[in-house]
Amino acid sequence: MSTQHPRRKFIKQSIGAGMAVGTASLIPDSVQANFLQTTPFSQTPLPYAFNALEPHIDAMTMEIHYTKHASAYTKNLNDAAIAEFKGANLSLEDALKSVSKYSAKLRNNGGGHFNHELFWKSMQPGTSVLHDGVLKQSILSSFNSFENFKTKLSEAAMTRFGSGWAWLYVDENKLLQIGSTPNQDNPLMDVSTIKGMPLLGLDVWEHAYYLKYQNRRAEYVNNWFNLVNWKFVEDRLTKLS
Ligand code: MN3
Repeated sequence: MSTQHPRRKFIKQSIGAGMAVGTASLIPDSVQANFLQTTPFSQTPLPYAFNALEPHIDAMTMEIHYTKHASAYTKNLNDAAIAEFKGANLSLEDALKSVSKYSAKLRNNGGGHFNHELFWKSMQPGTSVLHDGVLKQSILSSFNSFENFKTKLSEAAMTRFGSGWAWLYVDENKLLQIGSTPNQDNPLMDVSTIKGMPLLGLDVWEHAYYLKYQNRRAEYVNNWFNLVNWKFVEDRLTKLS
């Protein structure tokens, strides 16, 4: 790919070409406190009520998802990190970037903790609007239209067989990319086939939607777009400058 690829050129012009993707300081302040902490890791309080995302995601799904599933990832991450970090003051991001050195327990639960913390923050009650700005311009530049972007992210979510996540992420060349990962993997991980900084993640594990949607993943994915907190996503992107 040419270094003059229009997408790369656009994002560099828009958000600057200063710092390399993947350093700790790229994470917005609002999530730094969580992702850069070391043991013990803890869940950030949910920034809205369990029923706030209805009708798209029901209250019982949110409550079980946050207090049972995500909580278990956090607890199990702590157990693994205490055993495997051996006292080193490692951030979760640092650990995920070299996750091949650690156990499957740390990979699964470290990913689970990171992914869910991002997931809660990337949703909001009320109307979801992608305002004019660097994120919208980058999406239009990279995917030609918002509808095409939505189609591609939906396809990534739909074609992920079994459990996993669909992602919008920034790759090492500062290009916006869409992809998916299995289980609780994410693009930060050295074991992942897609690599970069996650901006937005969509949980397509059945526990995220089964109570309301049963087998209708496509309906869940389509409705989830009504919940995306684009301001949060844009803040993550602009911190890449
Ligand atoms: Mn989940």
